[in-house]
Amino acid sequence: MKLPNIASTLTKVRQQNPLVHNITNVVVTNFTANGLLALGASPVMAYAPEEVADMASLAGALVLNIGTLNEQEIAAMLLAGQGANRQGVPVIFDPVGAGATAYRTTTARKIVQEVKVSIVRGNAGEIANVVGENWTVRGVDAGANKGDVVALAQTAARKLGTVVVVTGPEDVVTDGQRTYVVANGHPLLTKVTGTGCLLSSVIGAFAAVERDMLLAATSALVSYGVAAEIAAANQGQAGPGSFQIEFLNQLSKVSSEEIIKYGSVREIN
Ligand code: ATP
Ligand code: TZP
Ligand code: MG
Ligand code: MG
Repeated sequence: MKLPNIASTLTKVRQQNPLVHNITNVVVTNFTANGLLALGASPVMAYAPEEVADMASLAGALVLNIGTLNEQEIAAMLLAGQGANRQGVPVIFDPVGAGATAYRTTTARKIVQEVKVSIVRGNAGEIANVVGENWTVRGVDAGANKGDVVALAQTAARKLGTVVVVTGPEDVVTDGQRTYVVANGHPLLTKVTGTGCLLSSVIGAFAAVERDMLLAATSALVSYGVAAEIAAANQGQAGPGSFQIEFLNQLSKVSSEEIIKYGSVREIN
């Protein structure tokens, strides 16, 4: 995958200002809206079962995130997902905490069964649990299991019939046939809550402007990771608070030249 194509996909997001409908968790709602705005997308959060199908069908992408799930929200996610599917709107799914409790695992599996999802994004433990592979999970954070993340992502993509993104120190993106590893990002991303959730919504913004879901997801990962690297360098030694703000700044500023200079994508055969 070529870095100039990734840079052009970021430019398309900024030019097209896609509407991204998020049904997400209460922890990350504001950060997600601000991150999407900084990137150049247009966020909307809508949760009422009475309106979600209409909102999803107006959007460029729908993002479903089960971080603080409850019965009404699950019902809304299914309605929104089906509304998006009827209009051909791509659906991105973040199975936050799948494997931590039976309720999360069951719900995540129900969503991928009842909604045609385009891209699933999670940490290794979450992805493993959605597809019934063995992995340790604690709370909403990745477990310490050091399994083969590439094999896990490929297995998950084949079982689900979607693009799968497994994030961590390096990110793996695959449709089960082609597989890429993105080595951008910074450890400070793990010290700010919601950076995984925001990434799933950022993938939504890219999926809204690019039909090739592998290119969309990879472009989102590189843009996000390079923005984080520049933000970490700019905030010096200040720490997670300053990094969070500078990261939003860099989501709005990261340039095509910086994507081409610092982007790190390798294909796995
Ligand atoms: P978790 O709950 O396990 O933290 P998450 O849903 O927050 O998962 P992450 O896996 O943390 O998602 O991914 C969010 C972003 O942080 C991605 O862009 C990823 O590349 C980046 N990231 C995570 N860990 C590291 C790390 N150690 N070094 C560099 N980047 C990282
Ligand atoms: N608890 C439930 S959802 C949530 C927490 C802390 C946010 C998780 O965000 P992320 O992006 O997975 O770190
Ligand atoms: Mg994280
Ligand atoms: Mg997460």
